[in-house]
Amino acid sequence: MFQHVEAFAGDAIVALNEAFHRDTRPHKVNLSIGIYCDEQGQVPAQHAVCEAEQYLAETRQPKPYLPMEGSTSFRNAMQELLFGAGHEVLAQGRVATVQTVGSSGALKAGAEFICQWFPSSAVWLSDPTWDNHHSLFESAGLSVHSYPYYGADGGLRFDAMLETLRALPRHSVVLLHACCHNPTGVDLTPAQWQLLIPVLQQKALIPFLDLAYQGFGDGLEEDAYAVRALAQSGMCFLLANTLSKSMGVYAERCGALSVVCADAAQAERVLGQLKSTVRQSYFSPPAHGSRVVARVLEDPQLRASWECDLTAMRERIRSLRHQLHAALTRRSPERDFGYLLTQRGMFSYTNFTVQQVRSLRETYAIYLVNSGRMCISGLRADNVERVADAMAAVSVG
Ligand code: PLP
Ligand code: TYF
Repeated sequence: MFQHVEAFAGDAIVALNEAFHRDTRPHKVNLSIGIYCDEQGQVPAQHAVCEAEQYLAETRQPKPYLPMEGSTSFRNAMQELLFGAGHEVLAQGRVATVQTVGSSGALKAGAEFICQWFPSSAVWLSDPTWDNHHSLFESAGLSVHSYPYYGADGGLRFDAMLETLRALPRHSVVLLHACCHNPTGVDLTPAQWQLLIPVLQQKALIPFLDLAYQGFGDGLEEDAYAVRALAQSGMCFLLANTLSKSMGVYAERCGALSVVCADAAQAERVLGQLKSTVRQSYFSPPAHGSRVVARVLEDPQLRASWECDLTAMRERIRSLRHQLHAALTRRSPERDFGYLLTQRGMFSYTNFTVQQVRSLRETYAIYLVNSGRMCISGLRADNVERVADAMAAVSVG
């Protein structure tokens, strides 16, 4: 019956992470998957999350289905986190938000919405982007293209990006990383967002923001700059966000899709269509994670504790960037490793070739993604020097 079923090639990053765990070399270093690890190499269980879970266990909440659009308190908490409490677009009821199965689920629901209501629109992704963006949009039936983004010099090809976007047909969808670009760590500055937005507006393009690392760049508010600047411009846009990374609730699948509309009536209809998309797919989202997240965000003490942990994660990543930069500069003072300090968030793009990445893995047990992407949080005070030795060695060889 199933003879014709083809093998799944798998997910390259997940496969690499699995290979790391099978590796028996004691000095191995995992700089592959985008999961935040602490100085002990563990995925930390945040105090606020544990407290919220305990509260939920003690209050023994019943578990009927959530509505198709998800929990109201979770959705409200997401809107406030994204736009800021009392933002004009919220006060005017112009944002349709559904709780989704991680932001992967949000991207997929958004892709299906576009496919249905803008059937002739294509999607434009940054070159490069998170690999799964391609599969999520293509599998929804959309055609996918790339706009210039990352330059060989380690900077942003901003002029080339704008030139490409200016030439797109009306209603083309432009996927933009709101902060901490995956995989390059190269972001637009606020000034560049202010130049980009009129282009999106004049060409009637549909921005689709992906905000997976809010709090990992400069802070919760600062990292929402793009969201708020687009909202301020009066544009309609889509926005996928997730708590996977910032709250360390990867497996709970806590994300949201928000669509900013022209008015409340439009938002009501859009919300209805998003509910219809959810119904056709899995009917209703899971409750536990969204209750945990809502509790953390609503309770002032838990919220403060979470923000404190998030600040510590962000600062640790920044400190690791400085440590690796200093270690590499000591070994090769003639070379410029400034990219480590200017790139933001969990990832840095090293420009290593596939051969250099393989050599790091096979000879030194240091795991980077084949593109040369390095997950900074896998570094630790006790492995930075060894990573720098290996990076210097493969750079010469
Ligand atoms: N978008 C980007 C840019 C990501 O790096 C990730 C990482 O997992 C996601 C979306 C999906 O996150 P999740 O589905 O865990 O919420
Ligand atoms: O880019 C990463 O490493 C994370 C985790 O298909 C991830 O975003 C990796 C691959 C994938 C889904 C999530």
